[in-house]
Amino acid sequence: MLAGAASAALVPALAPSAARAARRKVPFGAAIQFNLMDGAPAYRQLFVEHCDLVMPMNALKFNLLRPTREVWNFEPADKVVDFALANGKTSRGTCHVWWGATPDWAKAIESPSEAERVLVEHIETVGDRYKGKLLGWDVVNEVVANDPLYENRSLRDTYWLRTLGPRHIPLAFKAAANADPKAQLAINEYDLEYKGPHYDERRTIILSIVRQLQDANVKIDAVGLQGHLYADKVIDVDALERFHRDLDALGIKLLVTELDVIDWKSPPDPQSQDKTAATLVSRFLDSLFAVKPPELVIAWGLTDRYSWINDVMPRPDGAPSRPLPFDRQLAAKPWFEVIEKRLSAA
Ligand code: 9MR
Repeated sequence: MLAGAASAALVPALAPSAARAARRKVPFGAAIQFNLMDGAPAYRQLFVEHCDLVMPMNALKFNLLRPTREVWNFEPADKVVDFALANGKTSRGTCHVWWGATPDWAKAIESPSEAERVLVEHIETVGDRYKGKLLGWDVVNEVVANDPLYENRSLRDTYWLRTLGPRHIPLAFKAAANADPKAQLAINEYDLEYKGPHYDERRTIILSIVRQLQDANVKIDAVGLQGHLYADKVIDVDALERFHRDLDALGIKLLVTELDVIDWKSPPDPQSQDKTAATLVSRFLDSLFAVKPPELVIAWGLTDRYSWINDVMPRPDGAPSRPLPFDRQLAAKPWFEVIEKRLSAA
């Protein structure tokens, strides 16, 4: 023991986290909340220590960037992107088109030509401002109908679909490519990993959108799997592998963009919650890696202290949710070890 300790001291120290990051073959990143960064050095430090990529969770959304037609608000996004780059991390953007972030002033526009002008202007302005600073963008987010079979429609009913039709998708991709030709452009979506016809249909629709874009010579580089994993749903390993292979055959990369675990129905015991989460993340990543490593794995936050799941899907029994790789005291949980092992062994 003593000899080991003495010789270890002779080795010039790489901080343990930097050493781990250097071993990763697939980069690990996380989304950070700009509004929590000030006066929270430990929160910021967690991203510095453990991430290769740090991206804004909300600051690049349309309604935040342009709360009114007259006002552009780049400060929060600049803060996150500058923080990432100053700390030697990469970053990426989410999202140009999302039903959940279209500002009311835009939704009030009735004329299709005016809506098109506003959309293209938005994407070109924002894409150009962050050109060279972001690896890429989720150009469209959650455009697939939530339950295509039940709703009998492929695309989600949104302002952009109602006003511009499905062509708002190629329009957005073209504007994004125009603004930043080197950016990796992705379509981002949830519920692509589970078993059942509903999920088969969602995968089929994504593949069909990708093919249609490619057939029209519109640049699309990647599909983002959000990866909000429900502890009570079954991951369809075979279907996910097939989906990944189909994308690969089209030359499309796969990213994991919003990984976390929704454990509102698991037993309220932290140890078993963490074990379930680690098993689930492991199963999910294994089935992606079985085809080829994803380009990036990004968690939707780092600490259980701050997660949308606490607000949107709190546990009915009032027990704390444990969705993320670090606990509320910022200590690593088993699913972070899964990440470290899996991304280093790629
Ligand atoms: O986690 C995000 C939360 O902080 C925001 O209030 C919310 C609205 O902008 O968006 C959440 O993130 C969503 C993401 O952008 C798209 N996929 C689902 C995520 C959880 O709702």
